Amino acid sequence: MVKYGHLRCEEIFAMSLLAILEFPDRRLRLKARPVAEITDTIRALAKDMLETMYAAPGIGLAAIQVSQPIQLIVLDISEEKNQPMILINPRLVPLGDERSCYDEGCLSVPGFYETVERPAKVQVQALNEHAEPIEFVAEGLLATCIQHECDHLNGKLFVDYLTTLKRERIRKKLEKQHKDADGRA
Ligand code: QAP
Ligand code: CO
Repeated sequence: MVKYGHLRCEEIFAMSLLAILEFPDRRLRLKARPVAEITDTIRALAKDMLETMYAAPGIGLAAIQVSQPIQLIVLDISEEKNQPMILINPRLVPLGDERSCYDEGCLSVPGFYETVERPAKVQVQALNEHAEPIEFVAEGLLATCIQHECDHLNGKLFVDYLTTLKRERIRKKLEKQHKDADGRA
């Protein structure tokens, strides 16, 4: 016979997956506002965003993608998915002229990946979830991912770096998928 103890509150695992806006939703084009005060509400949103990102699975997510146009991004580029980063009001400064190319995707552009060229190295300044200033230099995939997420805060998507032809093809395919999904609902 199995004997059950009382459930302790730290054993209760609450998880919330947030709905992700998809291109060409116009709400992805809003400019995100700075976070004025880092409250429990902001921390709860960051936690839900990380869970949503891990479930996808993805390596980065901006609050604007879950309909909150505020300057908050989460990311984790680690193999083991155990290095979550929360960046609030991030500022980027490119370092040097070196550029690098990565195949980028986006949770708001599901199913599409294209090569994007960006500065290889950036200086990052932000606040963490405890309102402490953090500052570091990012290179490699981390630099690309942070730039991709910071673009979201300015209403910019990776498809904006592609040719009009490629972007329009992606838009038409996603619009058709959205229409078909609506028809089934
Ligand atoms: C941004 O994107 C990024 O199409 C984060 O069907 C991506 O996490 C920066 C995803 C690559 C640099 C390189 C995309 C999941 C996740 C999809 C993501 C999909 C399922 C994208
Ligand atoms: Co994205």
